Amino acid sequence: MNFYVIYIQLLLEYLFYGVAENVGNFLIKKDTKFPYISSPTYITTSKLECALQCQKTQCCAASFNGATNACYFNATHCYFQLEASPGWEVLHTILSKVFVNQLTTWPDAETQCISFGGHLAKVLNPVDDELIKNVIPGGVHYVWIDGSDEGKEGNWTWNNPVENILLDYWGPSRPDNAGGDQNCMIYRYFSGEYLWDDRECTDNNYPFICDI
Ligand SMILES: *[C@@H]1O[C@H](CO)[C@@H](O)[C@H](O)[C@H]1NC(C)=O
Ligand SMILES: *[C@@H]1O[C@H](CO)[C@@H](O)[C@H](O)[C@H]1NC(C)=O
Ligand SMILES: [Ca+2]
Ligand SMILES: [Ca+2]
Repeated sequence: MNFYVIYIQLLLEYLFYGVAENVGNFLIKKDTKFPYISSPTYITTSKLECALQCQKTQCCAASFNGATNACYFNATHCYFQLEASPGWEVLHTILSKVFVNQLTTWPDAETQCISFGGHLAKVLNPVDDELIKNVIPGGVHYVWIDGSDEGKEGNWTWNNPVENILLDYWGPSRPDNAGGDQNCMIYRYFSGEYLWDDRECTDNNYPFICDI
C-alpha cells in the first residue's frame, strides 16, 4: 500500500465530504460531484414556479419558504444534500427530471437511468407532474416513467425503490391492461394533456424520463 495515496484520499475526503456550510437558508454539504453554491439566485414566486425555474436552469434543487414565497436556487451549480432551515422546504425536485430522447423498452430505460446515477422518473407530488410535462418536447406523445404492475396485475407501484402510488394522473379509463399484458407506465398525450397510460413493457418504441 502506498502511504501517499491513502493520505491524499483522506485529504480529499476531508475537503469534499462532511464539510457543511450555511449559505443563505441552506445548510450545504460540499461534494465532489456538485460544487456548493456561494451566491444562489433568489426569486419571489410560487412553489411550482420555483421548481420550474430551477429545473429550466439545470439546477437540481431549490429551497422554498411558504410564508414569504422566497425561492433560492443557482443557475450553474447544483445543490447536493440540502437540509432546510426551519420554515424552509427543500423542494422534492432535488432530482432533475431528465428527458432522454432514445426509443427503447421500459426495462432498458430503467437500466439507462441507473447508468446515469438515477431511476425512471416518479410522480410523488403535483410538482413532479408539472416538471415532467415541462421537459417533454412538443410532438412527443409517449414517455416512459417508473410505475408498473408487473408484480401483481392491477397493483401499481413505483419500483425503484418500491413505493405506493398516491396520486392519480391516469388517463380516461386507464389503466386498461389492453390485450392483457400492459404493465408499465407511460405519460401519454390524450387530446390536449399528458396523463398516464399502461403499455407493454417490451414495446421498443418510447423515450423516457429519469430522476437524476
Ligand atoms: C451560481 O454559483 C456560482 C458559484 O458559486 C456563482 O459564481 C454564480 O454567480 C451563481 N449564479 C447565480 C445566478 O447566482
Ligand atoms: C402490491 O405491491 C406491494 C409492493 O410490492 C406489496 O407490498 C403489496 O402487498 C401488494 N398488494 C397486493 C394486494 O398484492
Ligand atoms: Ca397490467
Ligand atoms: Ca393501456
